[in-house]
Amino acid sequence: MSSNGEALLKLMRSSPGEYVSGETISRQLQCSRTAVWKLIRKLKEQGYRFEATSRLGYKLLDEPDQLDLESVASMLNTKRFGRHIHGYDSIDSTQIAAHQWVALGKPEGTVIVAEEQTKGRGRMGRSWHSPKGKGLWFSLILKPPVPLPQLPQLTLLTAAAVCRVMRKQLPGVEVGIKWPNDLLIDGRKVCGILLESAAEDERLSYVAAGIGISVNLDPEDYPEKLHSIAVSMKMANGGKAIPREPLLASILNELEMLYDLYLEEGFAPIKSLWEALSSMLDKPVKLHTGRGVLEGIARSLDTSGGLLVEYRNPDGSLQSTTVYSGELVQLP
Ligand code: BT5
Repeated sequence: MSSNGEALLKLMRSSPGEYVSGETISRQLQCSRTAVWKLIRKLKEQGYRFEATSRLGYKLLDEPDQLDLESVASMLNTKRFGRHIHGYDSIDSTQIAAHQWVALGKPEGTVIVAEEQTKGRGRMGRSWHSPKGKGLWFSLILKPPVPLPQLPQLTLLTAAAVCRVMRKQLPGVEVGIKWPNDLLIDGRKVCGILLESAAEDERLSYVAAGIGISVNLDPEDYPEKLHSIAVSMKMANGGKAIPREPLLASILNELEMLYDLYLEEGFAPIKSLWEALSSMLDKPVKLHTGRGVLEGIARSLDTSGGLLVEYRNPDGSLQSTTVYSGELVQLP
């Protein structure tokens, strides 16, 4: 931020809740009224909110929430996860940065977090809406010593870890996992997970686990098309904001704990946890897969992490199949 920006904020903070006239500001900062107006506009772009009246001047209403990484570090009880955190104010995508940091030799557990993403990405070329200071938009670098086909298990592990922490944060709120990578509250998406990987000789060399959590978005922070399908933790918490530092630290603590359990005992304990947290088992679902559309009942995970779906053949007989990737729609 420019030194004039800092000076303006200092001046406004010294009169909390009060208007400061444009004239006073321009005198104190020794700049023109137009320069003051431009400064205010710039600060608004950075997430500061002002009330302006031509008669009284400007009042500082709200400052953007800045993630305090030292505070996150002080709440970690991990050995590796979050021990290196790279924070960005604004970035295209933390996934892109994660791949770059891996190329520079960063160790497992490194976290890349951004206040805002300008090209946040979802699966299959979709975009992820990541407004400034409102969410947790981060990527975690993993280097799991497992074969490539086990990658879907890590998506399920990540979803289970985040879901467990969210349930603790929002007691009484039904946070559930929708296979394979969404966390939902009342059928609306609050978190999305995107795992991208590189492999050598069929073994994973690294994974960039991207996690997007809509923490403190208000309804007006969403574009129109997301209004009916997305929700934030704050909205589910009766409008009360959730501090992001303890949330990020708890997620990293939980992720490392489940990841170590997975490396020691395999997928079985993760499968049980995931099934208990799922919001769609034993319910009718429609699945769009590479092989077509399938309607049936999602029953469980199989031992490798695929979703077991039971369906009826045209002759009425029951059959089940395992699906490893696809788009799932829950049917009423
Ligand atoms: C996902 O994709 O759900 C994965 C999202 C991963 C985002 C994180 S943020 C940190 C890291 N860096 C990145 O660049 N990405 C990761 P998918 O299943 O394809 O869902 C995408 C769809 O979710 C979009 O098409 C929208 O319908 C919806 N969506 C977009 N932004 C949303 C938001 N903030 N909250 C809820 N839903 C959203």
